[in-house]
Order: sequence, then C-alpha cells, then structure tokens
Amino acid sequence: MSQKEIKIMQKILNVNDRIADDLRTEMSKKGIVYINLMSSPGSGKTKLLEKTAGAIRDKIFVIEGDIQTTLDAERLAAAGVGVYQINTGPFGGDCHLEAGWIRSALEEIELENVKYLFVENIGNLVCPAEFDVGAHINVVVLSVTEGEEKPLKYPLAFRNSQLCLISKTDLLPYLDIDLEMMKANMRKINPQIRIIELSAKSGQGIQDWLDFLAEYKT
Ligand SMILES: Nc1nc2c(ncn2[C@@H]2O[C@H](COP(=O)(O)OP(=O)(O)OP(=O)(O)O)[C@@H](O)[C@H]2O)c(=O)[nH]1
Ligand SMILES: [Mg+2]
Repeated sequence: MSQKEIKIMQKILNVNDRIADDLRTEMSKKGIVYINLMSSPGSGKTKLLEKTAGAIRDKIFVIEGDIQTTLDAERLAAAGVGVYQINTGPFGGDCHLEAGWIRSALEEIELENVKYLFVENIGNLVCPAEFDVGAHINVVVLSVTEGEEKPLKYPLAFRNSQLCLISKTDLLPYLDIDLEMMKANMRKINPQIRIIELSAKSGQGIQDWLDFLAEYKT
C-alpha cells in the first residue's frame, strides 16, 4: 500500500520536473530571464515587484500565485505590469504552483518584448520549494522581522534558491534581529547562496537587485 503511494508521488514529481526543464529551455531560447519568488506570506514579494516595475516596467511580466483573490495582481496592474493570476482555491487550494500550470498560463500570455518573467509563488516557505516551476533563478525573500533561525527551520527554500533577498531593512532600527546570524544560517544551509539586503520602502539595495537581474545570462 505505502509502496504504491510512493510510486504515484514520484510520477507526479517526474512529470513536473520534465515540464519545468522544457520551460527553462523555452525561456532561454526566447532570451527571457525567468525568476521564481518564494517567501512566507507578507515578506514583501509584491512590494518588491512593484518597485522593480518602476525601473523596468515594459520588460517584465508576472504570473501571480495566490490561493484566493486577485489583490496582488490588481496592485501590479496598477503599477503598469503585465500580470496573469493563478488562483488555486477553486482547484483544492494548493499552497504552491506547478510547472504544468505555468505552461498552461503561458499559452494565454503574449511575451513579446518581455525580458523578465516572474512567478510570485504562493506565500509560504514550505511547499513552493518542493516544486520546480522551471525558473532560471529561484529567489527566496526573508524579511528582517521573521527571525534569524528561519533558514534552519525551513531549509529547502534556501537550499533550492540561488539568491536570498533580506527584505524590509528599513525596519532594522526597531528590531533586535542579528542580521549576521541570519546570513550565517542561510550559508549553513546553502554555502553558495547570494544574499542581497534591501528595502522596497526606502529603496536601499534595490539597485543591487536590479544589477543582479541585468547581469544574469540565460
Ligand atoms: N517597512 C516595510 N514594509 C514593507 C516592505 N516591503 C513590503 N512591506 C509591507 O509588508 C506588507 C506585505 O507586503 P507584500 O508585498 O504584500 O508581501 P507578499 O510577500 O507579497 O505577501 P503575500 O503575497 O501575501 O505572500 C505590506 O504592508 C507592505 O507594504 C519594506 O521594504 N519595508
Ligand atoms: Mg504578494
């Protein structure tokens, strides 16, 4: 019985990984940099995208993942960003996006003139890290209010990401957080991870993020 369940799970993941690889290749061929943003609810993914849009509005498209509502998509549309909403609520309320859903969404999206395709994954630090959506770059956002130990408690999101954005640095003067320990914990999980500290509110570190995007070669 349990053997059968394991076989089914492997099959689902294999299919997802194959679609994800195809998507990565397709985006590379189109010269589009494809980025998957993951974080806990409220770490600042949408705010970062709004800020990013202010710098490279015409070049970005966002596939927005939420269980319910189009609130984030509306914020991004108001910021002038092309956006496509995936709500998982009507289909069982999954807490992550899968490559097949992105592929279906892309069939309805015009990517001409798009240089950066973002997925804003569903807000939580667990499930999104388990499913490859085919992005070139997985980015995990961790805000300074969340605690130094989060990389140790939720390691997969940090292990599977190339970049960590430590967000909301404007709040540091009001907190007791040990930023060096937070970074050391990230590196314990993933010694190669690149770390950028930023605040979408004050703008600190945003240029480093934009430079990271500009330097990335598909
Ligand atoms: N002080 C401060 N607040 C921020 C910053 N970035 C985001 N916020 C606030 O944090 C709250 C959550 O931000 P969102 O961008 O909605 O977070 P999110 O990660 O998209 O949330 P979900 O989509 O629900 O997972 C909002 O009230 C933002 O205004 C920041 O750099 N500094
Ligand atoms: Mg959001």
